[in-house]
Amino acid sequence: MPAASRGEPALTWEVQDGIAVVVLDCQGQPVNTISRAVKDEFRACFETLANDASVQAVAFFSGKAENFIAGADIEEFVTLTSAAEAERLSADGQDMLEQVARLPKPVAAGIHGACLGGGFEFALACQYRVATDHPKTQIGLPEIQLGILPGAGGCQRLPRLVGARAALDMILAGKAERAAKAFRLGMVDELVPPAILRDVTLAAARRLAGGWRPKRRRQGGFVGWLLDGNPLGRRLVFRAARKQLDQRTGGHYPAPFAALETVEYGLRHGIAEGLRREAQLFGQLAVTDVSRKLVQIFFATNQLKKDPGVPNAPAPVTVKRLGIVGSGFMGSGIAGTAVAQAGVDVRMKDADLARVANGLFASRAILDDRLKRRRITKYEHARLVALLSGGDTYAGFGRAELVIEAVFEDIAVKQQVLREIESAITETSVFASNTSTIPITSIAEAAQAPERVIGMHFFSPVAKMPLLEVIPGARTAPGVVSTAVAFGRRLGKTVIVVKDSPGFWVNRILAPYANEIGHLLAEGASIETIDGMAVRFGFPVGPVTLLDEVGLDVAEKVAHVMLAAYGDRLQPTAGVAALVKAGRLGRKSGRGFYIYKGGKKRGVDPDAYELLGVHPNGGPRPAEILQRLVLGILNEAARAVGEGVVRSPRDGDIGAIFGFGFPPFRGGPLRHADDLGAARLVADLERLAERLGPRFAPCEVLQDLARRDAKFYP
Ligand code: 3H9
Repeated sequence: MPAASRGEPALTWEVQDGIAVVVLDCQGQPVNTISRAVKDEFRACFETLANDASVQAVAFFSGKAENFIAGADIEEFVTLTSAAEAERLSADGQDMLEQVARLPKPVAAGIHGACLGGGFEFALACQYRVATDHPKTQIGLPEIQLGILPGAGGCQRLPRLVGARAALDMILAGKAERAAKAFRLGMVDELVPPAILRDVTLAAARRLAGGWRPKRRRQGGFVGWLLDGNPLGRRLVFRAARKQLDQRTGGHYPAPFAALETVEYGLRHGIAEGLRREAQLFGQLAVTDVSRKLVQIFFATNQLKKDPGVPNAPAPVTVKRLGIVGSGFMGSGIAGTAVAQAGVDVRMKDADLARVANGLFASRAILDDRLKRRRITKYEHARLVALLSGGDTYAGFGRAELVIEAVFEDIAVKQQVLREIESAITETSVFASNTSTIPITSIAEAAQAPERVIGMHFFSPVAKMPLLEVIPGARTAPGVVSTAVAFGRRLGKTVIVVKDSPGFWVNRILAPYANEIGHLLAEGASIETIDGMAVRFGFPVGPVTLLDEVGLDVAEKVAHVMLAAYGDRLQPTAGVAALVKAGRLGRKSGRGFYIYKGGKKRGVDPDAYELLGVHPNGGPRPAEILQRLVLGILNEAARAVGEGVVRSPRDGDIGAIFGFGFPPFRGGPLRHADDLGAARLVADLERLAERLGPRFAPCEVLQDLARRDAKFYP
């Protein structure tokens, strides 16, 4: 079907003084994507330009205010049914970009906004790239994050432009870079303020039309040449990259290995062969279960970005000033993140000025880190630091639209703080409690206005952890929920709204996982085996390391809340109390189950076994260890879904992946339960319950699914 007959075309152009100014604007879409239909338009457009004698060069822009091209249309991947079909999709994309690259007239791209995946591959096929220095301009090849590889020539053109080393860094990390870094690496030729993007790109197109060609120098000087400029050096680069991938992926993610192979193959056999291999491997990857799961996560997080948290929610209040009570690790983490991400004015309060000073210092460290990583400029850093202030009174809190308390996890203390704050803030301000376990409705019993009280459970360290649980209490007003959700999103968090119940979602489903450690150790399993099996399953760290990271004192507290709420099923690991008593709080105190020195984990502390009163002498088979760890999570997750703790399996899976690193390639605990099948899960759990006790009894939700042969995701 010709593009024009489908309605408004995405590509339009006009010729000005011999330069064709082409603009891509996918009508009715928030971002430009390269779908099959857009590909057809590209082909027709570039064919016309090739044959138009009045055109000497092309300047290409996006018609979107804040987006260049977000890549190939990911929606189309979902419809692919075979590797051959996916290979054709990739080959089609390559053909389209070959047409651009071989156009007898030079093409200059003016890039503003996200230029990702197929969008950047298009830019790579152009002769010249100008990018704006705006923070919205992010450039990269994120395909690996979707379990595929850059399949429209990216694995061929990028290494030829910037060298194998830099190209592999980009492709294998799947990370988008700011324009300044892309410029430094040679991925774009010029960096300009947005106001002059059009003029500079047009001028470049004109120069190119006059026969001028940019001179590009290989990055990295002599060392760069040694490693990138000859086959021997490149072999070393590939070997090192492969070794790193082995460590990073644990063998669970095929895409980075395939991308590496494609880049290497293309450099060895030439671009035409390289493209063929690229399309072949793209085809194979696009229909793997891993890619399907990663694409589902992409769409789920996108849906969550637009979810106001409650049906028919009133518009959120925009937070400009934030009050933080408690200047410890969490309070300062929230404060620093809020300033860095949302540029809000933060006022911090604690009992004495020395503590406040420490808190402000820790918040500032988050900004310092951004400066060090060149995420912000010196001037932005100075401006943001000036937004942080604090004191030992509630002065300044009267102007805050939102106050978050991050004080000691004790209901009496939190209620006391709530009472104090209510007398310091206005009638419209929101009070949020950063609690990990205490029900919000109970905290709100001390409030004069319980409708303005809500829970915001951040994860530690706040600046790094991507999840936020927002917990409305029984009387919380809908507008307060949408305000908390919107603010969390401004902090860059993926936000799930969860039911007000002990442990909420993440700590609830983690409880059996953490508790099982004690049983396994008592049966003679070693700490290394327990952690090792979880890592083999795909967790970033094992459960024992996780407890050390969270802090054993915190873990112990949470465990007791869970025991009180849910009974013997969630009986905590007895040994943790012994370690806490001995002053071992995990990483933060230098000792927990493991020893930490100079910020690094130095192996299991043999004394820990003694304190725990256990001896590592084999224990259950490794496969059983893994089964017990994982099925505990799945069973509790199913039970919590049945109680409505999360609003949907989607929220539950995203919470587990972003909250504690449930392996993304497994899609989350509920998708994983679907993959295993409820009937099998129930049978396995029954066998474990028979041998090990009722903590493994399959929950009613799983039994019901098994009876009906149904799934969480129909
Ligand atoms: C690729 O290019 C493969 C090639 O190598 C070869 C192929 C042969 N497709 O995130 P937002 C939608 S793979 C389809 O809220 P933001 C998104 O779902 C691709 N849809 O905006 C949402 O839809 P809705 C590699 C897409 O400003 C809407 O746009 N590229 C795509 O916060 C708004 O999105 C990527 O992986 C897409 N490619 O962030 C980039 N991109 O409104 C993926 C976006 O219906 N995209 N949508 O929910 C992103 O990272 C962000 O969307 C972006 C904008 C940074 C662009």
